[in-house]
Amino acid sequence: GKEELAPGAILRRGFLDRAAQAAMADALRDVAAEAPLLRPVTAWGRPMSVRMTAAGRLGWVIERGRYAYSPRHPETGRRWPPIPEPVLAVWRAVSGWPEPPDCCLVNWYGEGARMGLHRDADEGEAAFAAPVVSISLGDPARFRIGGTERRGPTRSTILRSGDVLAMGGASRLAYHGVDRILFGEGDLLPGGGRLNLTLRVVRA
Ligand code: MD3
Ligand code: FE
Repeated sequence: GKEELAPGAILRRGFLDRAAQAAMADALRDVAAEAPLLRPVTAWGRPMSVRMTAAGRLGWVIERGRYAYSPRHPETGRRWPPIPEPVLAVWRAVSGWPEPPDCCLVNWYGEGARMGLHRDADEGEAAFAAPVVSISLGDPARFRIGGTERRGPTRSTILRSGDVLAMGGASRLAYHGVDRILFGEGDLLPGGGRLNLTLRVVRA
C-alpha cells in the first residue's frame, strides 16, 4: 500500500522483500569497495556522522566546504561505479520520471549517526521537477519531514528495511532529516547499521 506522508511524499512500506534487500546490500558492498565510504566535513568544519559514497554519473561531495556534484570520488580520483540494476529498477517502478537518475547517493549510518534537518537543493533548479527516491536497508530510522519553511511543523515516522519513499511535487524541497537509528534492531546487515540510497536527477 501507499501512504502519503506529506503532499507528494509517497511511502511504500515493504516494497522490497527480504531477498531483494539482501541482493541490494550485496551490490552496495561492491560499490563501497570501488568507491570507499567518506566522512564529509561540513562548511562548519565538523565531520558528518553519516558515511557516504555514490554510484552513477555524479556523486554528492563536500569539497573545501562547498557542496557539489562531482563526476569523481574525491579521494581515489576515479569515476563512481555504475548504479546497480536492481536499484534502477526501483526508480523505474516508482519515480514516474522518464529519464534515469544521475546519482545514487549511499548513506551509511552506524550507531549514533544522524542527519540534521535540511533540504536537498544542490541538484539545480531544472532538476526540482523530478522526484528524489529513497530506499532504506538495515536498521530502522526515525525520519522527520516538514514543509518548505525551516521553522514549520514536522512529523516523524519510522523507515524500515525495504521501504521506498518517493519525494515529488510539493515535498521535493521539504525540510527533512534522520533523528536517530534504532541501532541493532534490524537483522539485514551483520553488525548493525543502516544504508539509505537516494536516487536523484541532477541538472546543476
Ligand atoms: C525529502 N537522506 O541523503 S531519505 C539525504 O535517510 C537524506 O539517509 C535521509 O536526506 C536518509 O539527503 C532521508 C528520504 C528523503 C530523501 C530525499 C528527500 C527525503 C527527502 C528530498 C526531499 C524531501
Ligand atoms: Fe536529504
